Amino acid sequence: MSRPDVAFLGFMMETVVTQVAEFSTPVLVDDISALPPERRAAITCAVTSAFNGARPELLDLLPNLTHIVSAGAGHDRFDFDDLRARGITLTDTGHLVSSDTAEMAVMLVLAIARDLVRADDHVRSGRWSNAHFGHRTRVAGKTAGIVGLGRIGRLIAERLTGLGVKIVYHTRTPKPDAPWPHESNLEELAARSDFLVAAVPGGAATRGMFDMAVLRALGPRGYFVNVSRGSVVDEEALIAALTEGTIAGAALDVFENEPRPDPRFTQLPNVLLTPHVASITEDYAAELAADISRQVAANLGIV
Ligand code: A2R
Repeated sequence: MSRPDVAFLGFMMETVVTQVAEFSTPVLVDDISALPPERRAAITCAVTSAFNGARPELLDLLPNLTHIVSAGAGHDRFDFDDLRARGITLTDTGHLVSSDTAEMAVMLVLAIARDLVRADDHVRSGRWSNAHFGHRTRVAGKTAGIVGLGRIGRLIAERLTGLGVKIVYHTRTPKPDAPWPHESNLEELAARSDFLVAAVPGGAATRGMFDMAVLRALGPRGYFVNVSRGSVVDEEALIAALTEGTIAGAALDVFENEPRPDPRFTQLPNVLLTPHVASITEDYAAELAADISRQVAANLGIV
């Protein structure tokens, strides 16, 4: 029996492509349009990522696609009405990113509170010999407001609890099994928080939810940490709040425009910036390759 073709709808790590190639023929994104129509028509399964989504012009080339496996968490780059109309089911690997993303959030809380990046620079630059680094903020005993208490938010809350941080959370519906207090009003949550941590999905429902009113409530001693999506923040308001001292600082792994975030962020001393790497660990890469190939094989009926 000939090996089935599997379409890749965007860039994918080599390790994933190699593992999928063990039982199928990967067709990379730039090669899809060049395939003969009968081969394109035989493709039932595709692989993409939360970042690349599923562009309609690519889906048009694959009329019999029934399943897309997406690497990562987040569905804000998928049009579910379009997928439904085409009869395509989407599954993801979101369960694999939770631990790494939560770890990143905890690191960002600690790093922004203790000014880790500038502490490192203080030593490297030689300034240590003639200037004290100065006092920074303790994390233990403070309050973190976790916004979104799903797979990622829960792990952030658990791990910060282990560091002696008090937790309050905000979601649209309270989670009865969560041991932390729920706050139904986001501004109230911000006012109660020393660290406000975003762990909600992107999309229309959360667009710009961290606005000036929320940042004002967080206040001049408060820090904002984002490991979810850049779209959840009103970046104009955030830049103004950081510039004017409305909040103490921010640690951001995600931005509205990736990979070219608003350049004003890089001019601000009270912001820590990372290039959307919360889940980018070697450990995740290995798990991702195994999980995607398992999902693709199951979909193709190859056990
Ligand atoms: O609101 P609820 O009760 O559905 O709780 C969900 C919460 N959430 C929201 N909270 C406040 N306002 C909203 N408009 C809103 N929309 C959703 O976010 C739930 O507690 C949490 C999402 O949980 P999961 O679906 O398990 O997502 P996960 O795996 O924790 O990832 C969150 C996001 C990803 O979608 C990526 O964008 C990023 O973090 O890596």
